[in-house]
Amino acid sequence: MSFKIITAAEAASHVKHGYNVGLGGFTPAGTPKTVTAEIARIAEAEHAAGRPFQIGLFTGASTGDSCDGALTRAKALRYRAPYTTNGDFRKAVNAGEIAYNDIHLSQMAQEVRYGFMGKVDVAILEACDVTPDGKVYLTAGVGIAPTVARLADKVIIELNSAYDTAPKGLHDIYEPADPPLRREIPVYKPSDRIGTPYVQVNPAKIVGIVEVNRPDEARPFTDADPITMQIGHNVAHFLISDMKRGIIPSTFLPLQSGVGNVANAVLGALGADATVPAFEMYTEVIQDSVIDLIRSGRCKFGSTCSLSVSNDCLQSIYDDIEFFKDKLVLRPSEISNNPEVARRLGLISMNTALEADIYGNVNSTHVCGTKMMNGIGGSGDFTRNAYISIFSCPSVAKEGKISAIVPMVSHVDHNEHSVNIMITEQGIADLRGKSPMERAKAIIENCAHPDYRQLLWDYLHMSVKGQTCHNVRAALGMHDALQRKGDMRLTDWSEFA
Ligand code: 0RQ
Repeated sequence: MSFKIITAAEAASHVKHGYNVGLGGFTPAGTPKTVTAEIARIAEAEHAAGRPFQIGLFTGASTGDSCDGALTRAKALRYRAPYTTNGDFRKAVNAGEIAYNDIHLSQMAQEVRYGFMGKVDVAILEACDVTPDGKVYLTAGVGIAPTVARLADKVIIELNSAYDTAPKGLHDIYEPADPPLRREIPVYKPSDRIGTPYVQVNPAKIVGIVEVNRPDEARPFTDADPITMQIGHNVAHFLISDMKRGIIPSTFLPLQSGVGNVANAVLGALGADATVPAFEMYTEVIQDSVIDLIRSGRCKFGSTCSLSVSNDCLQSIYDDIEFFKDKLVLRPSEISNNPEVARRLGLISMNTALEADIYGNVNSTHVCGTKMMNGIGGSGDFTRNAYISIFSCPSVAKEGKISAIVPMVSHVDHNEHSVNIMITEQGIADLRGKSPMERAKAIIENCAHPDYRQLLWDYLHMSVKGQTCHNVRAALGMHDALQRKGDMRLTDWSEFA
């Protein structure tokens, strides 16, 4: 079967008000870039004509501005899941305009399959090649592509020639069966391949191919600053001492790393420290720092869901694809983030907190408990199942007005039962094997900024004694000071003492 070449506008016309649209890709990497912007235009025209037009959007993770940004500005989104980083979307969600379901990334494909979010009407995949029998070769990200393409009534392919067919062969596509028929995911080491290099789509469902020539809408990183570099050194120091103590085997364990500036800096520091042995990664996103480490031999293999790298970095990988082909594999998010595999491989997970409390509960998503930042992403998939789960962040934010260490987190994403290690630029709190009070002492002493240490000790001293000491009226007192006075340092415990 040869497929019809259609314009992005023709493709978008297949999407009707009330439809659910599923996208391939993960982060802006490999996410469709033209049809979503045309859906936004249809929404604007329909709204101008006084008619309703809103869709549900199912993705692997965040997307580019031509998707989340354009659809949000056009008020075209009724519902969206999961993680995203778009600023316009963030504002709309926090204004209560979009229903945002922030679920663990590993669960997205299966919850769509289980029918928890309704049916998938249209799937849009970005591809670098398509065969007449429906073999779709993806680009720099996979996400939930195999699932939405199989479930959707109609499939649209954005055939992106920006990188020619260079990504072909990087992918390992595998979709597990659903219970009660599911078997183990047979990944026993990060480099194991268990599927096919393409997504098999029923050719009868492909309504057309949109020809595109556009690079990914990659987000720039800020350069590592002294604080993020110090966090990176602390993480490296911790891992080396655990290896010397024999807790981490001398062959090392595969690393998972979250997304963002801190995560990028941590990996850079790990790679630069020659006492950390060359390592493998089993992770959801590979950022620029890892590509440098693969080139230098410090990272031996990267299993990921996407190449969330800068455009220059992506081009450099494709220019050198023969070198990278046996050092990288791109998997669907339910495999890259699979809890069963994470626990079997014994991952060292490294994710970023907005804030942590003195007992080790972590908030990665909600500023002051109400405003969504990005979402939980894959951090929970890994944290709960890792061999060692590490959270890091700067000890203060916003020029010191916000302490990342608080008496009680204003929202819980990862709880004290799953978080092993807390690291800031101030130091390392090893929470393993400790009681809540021992954890509180380690976190206040080693991770809190000196400006906040006494405030936190004072909180502990005026708390009601118990297994976990708290003063329930004062527990969010630092957040209250931030909201009322603009600075957590102005917290006044006297009314609670
Ligand atoms: O604000 O942008 O206005 O300067 O948060 O903080 O320090 O630049 O760190 O880029 O690593 O992002 C948790 C958001 C950190 C991210 C988070 C403000 C701070 C700054 C960004 P500005 P930094 P990062 C991977 C797995 C989700 C969980 C995860 C994230 C901005 O890492 O979304 O790891 N993680 N998922 O000033 C108010 C606080 C704050 C604060 C920092 N306590 N209160 N603002 N900031 N702490 C995702 C995937 O699965 C793809």
